[in-house]
Amino acid sequence: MTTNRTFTMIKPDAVKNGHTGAILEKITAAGFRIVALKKTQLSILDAEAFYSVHNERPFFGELVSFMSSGPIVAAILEKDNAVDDFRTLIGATNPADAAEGTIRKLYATSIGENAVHGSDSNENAAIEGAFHFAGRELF
Ligand code: FUP
Repeated sequence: MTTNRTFTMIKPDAVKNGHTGAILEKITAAGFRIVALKKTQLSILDAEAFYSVHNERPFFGELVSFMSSGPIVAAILEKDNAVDDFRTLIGATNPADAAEGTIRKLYATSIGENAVHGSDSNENAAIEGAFHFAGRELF
């Protein structure tokens, strides 16, 4: 398994608010190489499947509704220690707790609408990347 890759989505709030370019710039400036990139929109079924690990959580319905509410930008990123370094770059789930300079501190509005997703393990990075991209879309 490749362990130097992670998966991200720029979420509907950040795309709608015009932050896609600034977020991609922060990601590449931090040393991540873009392996795959696309603008797309999740259906309700896609969002339910992607977040199925959270299906018992009280916020699941809102999460699915939000994540399918508009276009997202999905990407596979490569860098040494990609999963952990990317989670440091994006900051805490709740932007109120996120460190200064992190993507969520800069661009997220709430714990639900928090601008970006970052995989939480190498295993999930591989699963999530494969959810969105075919092998021929990786470079
Ligand atoms: P993270 O790994 O930081 O994206 O956070 P989680 O995996 O804990 O949560 C996944 C998504 O569920 C978050 F990005 C936003 C949403 N969420 C809520 O809406 N409310 C919560 O209390 C926790 C998470």
